[in-house]
Amino acid sequence: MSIDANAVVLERYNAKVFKNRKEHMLKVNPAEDQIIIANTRAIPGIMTNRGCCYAGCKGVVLGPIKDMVTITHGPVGCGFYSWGTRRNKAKAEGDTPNYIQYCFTTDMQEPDIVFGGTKKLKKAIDEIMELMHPKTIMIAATCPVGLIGDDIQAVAAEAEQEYGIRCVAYSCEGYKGVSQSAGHHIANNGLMKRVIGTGDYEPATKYSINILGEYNIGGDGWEQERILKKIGYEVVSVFTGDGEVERIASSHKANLNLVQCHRSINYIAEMMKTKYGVDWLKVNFIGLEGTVQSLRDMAAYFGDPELAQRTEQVIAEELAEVQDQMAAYKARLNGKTAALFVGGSRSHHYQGLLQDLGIKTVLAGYEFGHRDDYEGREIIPNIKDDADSKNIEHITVEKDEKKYHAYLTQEQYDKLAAEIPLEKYHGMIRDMDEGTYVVDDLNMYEAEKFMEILKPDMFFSGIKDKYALQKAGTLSRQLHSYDYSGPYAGFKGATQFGYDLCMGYFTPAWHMVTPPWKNRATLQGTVGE
Ligand code: CFM
Ligand code: HCA
Repeated sequence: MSIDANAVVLERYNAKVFKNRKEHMLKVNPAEDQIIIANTRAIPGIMTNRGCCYAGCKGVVLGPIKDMVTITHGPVGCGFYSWGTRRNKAKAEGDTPNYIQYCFTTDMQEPDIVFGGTKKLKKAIDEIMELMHPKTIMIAATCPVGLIGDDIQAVAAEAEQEYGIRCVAYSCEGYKGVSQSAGHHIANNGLMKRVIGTGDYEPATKYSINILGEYNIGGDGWEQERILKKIGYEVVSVFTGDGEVERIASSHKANLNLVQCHRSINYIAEMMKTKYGVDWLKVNFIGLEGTVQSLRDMAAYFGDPELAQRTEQVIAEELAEVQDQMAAYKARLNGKTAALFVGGSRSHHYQGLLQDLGIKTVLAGYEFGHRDDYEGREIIPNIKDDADSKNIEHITVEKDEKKYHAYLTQEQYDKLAAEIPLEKYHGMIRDMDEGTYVVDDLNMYEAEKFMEILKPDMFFSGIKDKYALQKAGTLSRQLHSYDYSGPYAGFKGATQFGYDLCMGYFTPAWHMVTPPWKNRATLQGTVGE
């Protein structure tokens, strides 16, 4: 019988930690309806890779919008951390300003914490108006703001009155919720309430679309737009990579929403369907097969034979252009194995691109994915901020052509999952091979232990664990920032990815270093005692 890597990893934990972490791991068995616990609080003291609610709101969703100023109301470190590291590219075009190379923060100090920080925030707005005169200002709260009770909404309302601009304040204090995910909800709900539906841009064609959940990391969004425009689509807005408030305001006028990142934005698609009747389609522009399938799904949605023909023509042209390169990379990488641990949808999406290159995923997990990302249950709109909810899943279950929508606690969710056979699976688990591993909220100790047991040829994750993994002698690539490379999306991105992997895997550097633990014992301790 093959070894159960999960059991070996869990061995060193004390009883309490063992019980908790056990629920977050599984070995894939397609014969079973497997469940996994996710979107729960990380155990204090454990080195989780997760970020905070502020990171999800300001860093992920609001940060990439270029024609507005986002002020971090808080200590300078929060603003600095969320400035530039995510590589959400944007360029100034025509009259549209681009503020994303600036970092705006109130730089709260002790006196502000003691006496309140609203005066400083108001002053920051005055300065920004004088220097930059933007049409939109967003305010993002950090932890101390919630603790001392600064009324940032009142400051925003006052600024709107005084300057005649749009000013929206987000109570996205870092401690809310259990991860970045709460921040995505708060940011998107704000855009839904205050921006979407307020613009009057009229799309020029009926093939008008928005791309939701595309943040233009390393230029991914630009590669998608290149392909879509070549076919004849009009991209009205992108949420939020290289995004514009003015376009997001008119996004309700588009005919179709594409959902690229499922985790950070799925509920907005459903809310726009309910409020404005815009249909949505899940897409995946990572990997050749995913890209081709997504383009065909779009053509099928519009149902126009001419568009379908043009789609096939572009697919054929693009594939012809990349096929020799992809074949060369595949010849080198075929049969290799990979581990993937990224925040949300990428751990799933990149498995297809790896497959295009002959690489098999042996371990995958999300930092903050919800159970639907793993198990594949359809999600319904999240009208409420889920910042205060604990372990709450919002699901849609289809049975006998009826849809069951609900807010459920973990307990209720489990009960329902057991009672109703779930027929729609699009989650990551179902797409993985038997005997591979799925681990939620993987921590540093577990990452190192799984490396030791599964020995993947390459490990894809983020900045927090990259160097530990690399020093252990394994190629480690960042799937968040793309290690300063990209784009990786679409046809051309696939070849860039193949090129980067070949460079990384076959670099002679691996033969020139002997990690210290190869020839001497290292210190061992017990985790969780
Ligand atoms: Fe969506 Fe993202 Fe991801 Fe994400 Fe993120 Fe990101 Fe990510 Mo880093 S929105 S869930 S909150 S695809 S920032 S662009 S790379 S963890 S897997
Ligand atoms: C975030 C942003 C992040 C962090 C990346 C990393 C990103 O979660 O705040 O840990 O390497 O993609 O930049 O996910």
